[in-house]
Amino acid sequence: MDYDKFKPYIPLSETKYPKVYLDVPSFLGSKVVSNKHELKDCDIAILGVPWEGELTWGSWSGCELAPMYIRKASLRYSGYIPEFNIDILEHYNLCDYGDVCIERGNTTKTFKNIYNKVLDILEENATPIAIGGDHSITIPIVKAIVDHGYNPLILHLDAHYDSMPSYKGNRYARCCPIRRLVDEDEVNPENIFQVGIRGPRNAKVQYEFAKEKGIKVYTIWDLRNNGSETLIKQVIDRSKETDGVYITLCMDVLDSSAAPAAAGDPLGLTSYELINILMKIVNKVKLLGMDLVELYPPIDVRNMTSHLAVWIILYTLAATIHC
Ligand SMILES: [Mn+2]
Repeated sequence: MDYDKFKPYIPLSETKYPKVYLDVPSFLGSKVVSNKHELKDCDIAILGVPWEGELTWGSWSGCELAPMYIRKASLRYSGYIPEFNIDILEHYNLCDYGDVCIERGNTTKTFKNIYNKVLDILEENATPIAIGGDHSITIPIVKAIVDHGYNPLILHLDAHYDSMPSYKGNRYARCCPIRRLVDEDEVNPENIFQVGIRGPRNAKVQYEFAKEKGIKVYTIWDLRNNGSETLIKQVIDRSKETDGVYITLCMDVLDSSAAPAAAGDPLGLTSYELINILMKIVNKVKLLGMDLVELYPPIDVRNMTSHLAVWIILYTLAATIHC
């Protein structure tokens, strides 16, 4: 072995890294891109969306801090996944497109800003990975995916249906995105898979909406009783009628023991189960984009949920690479 060529793994925290703003590093120390035209050299674009709109329970959740915390957690890692001997950074030009400009209290303007940034990424042939933020951000992101010309399969991983008609009159609250995708973004509901659904924080009207529209629902019991292979196979089969998969991931699909900085719903997936499902699907189906939402750093334990979010992104990307 030529030891001169051996480069030891150096955590980004021991090196100089690009910053998105203040002391916040870019995701995985990737190149910071601030205008659309620089995106043309980029394959995967990270986009922070620090938006907390409607509060549907309790007080401020702090989800707007997640883009910062996840980027800081990413300093601990390289792009190398030894189990598969894949280095993501050898295959992809990763870049960080910064944060979407948030217009405090103004959903319309903020959604427009989110839509424009995602469209920038798509128009330069990169894949957007958005870090929320609350779950309403999926509405303008998928709108951009659809307007760009993609017919997506929506893989929605969540404890909750997130398909309320509105919340106190707000149709763009965090509990509404799946219904908006169907009634505004013209996503075929039969191309929507809702996975990990469970628990008494769901309403019967949401169960009925899924049934009436033909949305495919896999509750936690379906996954545990039949294994996840049935789901994986059905998603891969159905994806043949679409242009690829868009993943929207609410962190509470995970059990609260795996993701303490989420809504705190028990009976959820383990981190292994979730990452296994994501990897097996994106290994066979083109990844059109992804969002991670509803991560609340102020209630985290040792930042473990932010670290897990980085792992989810890295393993998902690794599985899209075919050596
Ligand atoms: Mn949820």
